Amino acid sequence: MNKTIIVSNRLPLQIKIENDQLEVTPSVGGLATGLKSVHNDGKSLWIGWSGLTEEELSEARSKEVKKLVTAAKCDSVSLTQDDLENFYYGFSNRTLWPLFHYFMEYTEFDNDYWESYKAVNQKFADKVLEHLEDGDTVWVHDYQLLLLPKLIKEKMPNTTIGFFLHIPYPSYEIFRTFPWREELLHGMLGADLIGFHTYDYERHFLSSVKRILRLEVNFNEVTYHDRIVKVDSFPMGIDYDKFHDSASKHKTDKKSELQQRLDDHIQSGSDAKMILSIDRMDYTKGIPNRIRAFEYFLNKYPEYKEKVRLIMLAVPSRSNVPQYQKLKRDTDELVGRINGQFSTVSWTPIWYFYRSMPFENLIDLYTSSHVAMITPVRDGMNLVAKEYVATRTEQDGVLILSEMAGASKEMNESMLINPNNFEHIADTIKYALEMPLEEQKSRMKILQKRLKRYTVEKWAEEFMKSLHATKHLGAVIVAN
Ligand code: ADQ
Repeated sequence: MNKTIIVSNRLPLQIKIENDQLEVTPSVGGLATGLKSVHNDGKSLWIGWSGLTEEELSEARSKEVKKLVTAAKCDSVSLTQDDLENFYYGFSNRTLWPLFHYFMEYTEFDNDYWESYKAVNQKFADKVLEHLEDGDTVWVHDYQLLLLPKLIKEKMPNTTIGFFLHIPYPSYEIFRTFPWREELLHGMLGADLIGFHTYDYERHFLSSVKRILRLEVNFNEVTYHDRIVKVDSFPMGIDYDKFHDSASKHKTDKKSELQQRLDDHIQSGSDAKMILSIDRMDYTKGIPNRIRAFEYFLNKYPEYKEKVRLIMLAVPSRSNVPQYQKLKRDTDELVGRINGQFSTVSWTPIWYFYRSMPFENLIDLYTSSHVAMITPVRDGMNLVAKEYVATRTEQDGVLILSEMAGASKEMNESMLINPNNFEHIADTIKYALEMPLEEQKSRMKILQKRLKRYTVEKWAEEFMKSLHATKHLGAVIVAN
């Protein structure tokens, strides 16, 4: 029986050394959930990095890790501290991440990073090839592994390979500035199916393929050597029932400390409303814009002072990259300035948490907030917007969403904003706070219906279905 191999930078497990002991926890992220059915059904294997470098692992410890990952149907790629610096923090997060999110000024083109990126992609390929048998299927994920499809296809041409990009694919004018653009495109075209979150990313990719590689593109198919490569969009969903059911259950559960505080806050003012934002602390998420827009709102509509609070949750991320450190400093300063300027004895306009929170607390926040304000300046999809909608069991609440997030393409019933237009955001916040319940419900109902239908499991299923159909198409063309 043929098997499916999933490959992503990180494994769907978190392995840490705590008090000199290995600690393993399963990942609860969207990808791990979505691929559960692909990974658990039949013969399958997940390949990725364990989270610990070679330097952190003694020989005995390596064996322990191997045992743990094998038990979870995984195998780990061994990375050194140097790989981490140059491949991960370097090329992945200082070159590809900013470039693909249109942050040209943050993008570093560094030859050492590039060499490391190639070498680490080769390490992943070697690990895949260790397990690969003729006729197997491989599904590669994300921007850290753009060269991998080609490295596998060259050695094992009969392998069916899918690739999915979780971040935006930039327009040709941005992508053309990239010094190794041909290599990257050839790397991706090693796949039989290339998936993006939205049609726009798909279009940008095809435009780069046509103009840089001068390949023939018919609708969404690229003729590449003797193969057809299909390019399509698969908007990733969430585990809708998990969020919806937890929100329903949460009403009857014993209250968490956070929930108690939120309740106290709600009761302290008869019409005090909460606006929520949740993101990784990343410059693509538009955190400073959001704070400034909220300040603009308070100045423009002073009657809302003491009547509204912004709850901002930011998870620490990539904190050894200088731009992330600067963003953290800027955010701290902005929050301090606004709280200093507007606070009263009984009211602080912004509650800011810089940490990760357990799932139950996320549910507390989602269910207690009248408005969610998600304002990335660029975002591949954005699952937080979808999670907020899924938790609104009474179908009340309003989602304010940036049109720069991939999610906006499927969430037209939210209040769409341009994250740079503070005037419009301020007016939208006011509109959201005053929106009649009936309108909230009619918008929420449509959004929920859509999210319930296209869950993350469905996303994975559709991708795999399309991948196998594409491979079949390729075989017919070669036979003809
Ligand atoms: P991310 O940039 O990480 O993902 P997103 O899609 O919003 O962004 O997912 C973040 C996840 O982290 C959500 O599930 C959220 O609940 C969780 N989270 C956020 N803050 C948290 C906190 N403080 N504590 C605990 N959990 C928190 C990348 C792309 C996105 C794309 C996804 C999936 O950048 O555009 O949607 O991959 O493809």
